Amino acid sequence: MGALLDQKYERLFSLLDANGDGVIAEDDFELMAGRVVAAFGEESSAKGATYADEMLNYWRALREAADADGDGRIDKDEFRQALSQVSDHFDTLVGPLYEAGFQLADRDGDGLVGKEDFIAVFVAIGVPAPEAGAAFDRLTGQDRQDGQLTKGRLMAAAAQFYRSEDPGDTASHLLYGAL
Ligand SMILES: [Ca+2]
Ligand SMILES: [Ca+2]
Repeated sequence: MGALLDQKYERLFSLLDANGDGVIAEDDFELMAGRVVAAFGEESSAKGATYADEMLNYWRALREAADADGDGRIDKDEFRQALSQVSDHFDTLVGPLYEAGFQLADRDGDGLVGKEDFIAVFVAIGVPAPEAGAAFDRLTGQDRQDGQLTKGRLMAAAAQFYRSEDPGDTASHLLYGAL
């Protein structure tokens, strides 16, 4: 694995370890899903339930790929291996989570997400607000829709985050803030 991909996986691991105990486990995903759903007041809606379900599906996919000893915990090395496997099936294993996150942030359902709502999701998963704002600007700078983000743009950047080794693609590398 290249150094850049390694840095991105490290960044993702530190965010996914929401309770900061050094391993990722189901409780991290429950914690993170709860924070995101609460940020939009969607605790008892179908949108919120879908997001929480997709969070757990993502966790199960990681666990299936990585948790060889079946203890329900994934450390950093296991995560690296799991993520590269899961990334090969981005559309089915990872994409639905981003899709559900986009629907949550697209409060009015017009297919576009504004900066404030984008920042709200990323702050809920642990990215500092200024870094989330800069990530939004990089994304929308390449595909401007009245300063709002399209789902296609987000999905493309997310897929690249998991896979791309091209150092020029800063919009996706820095999707989750500084590496
Ligand atoms: Ca943890
Ligand atoms: Ca919208």
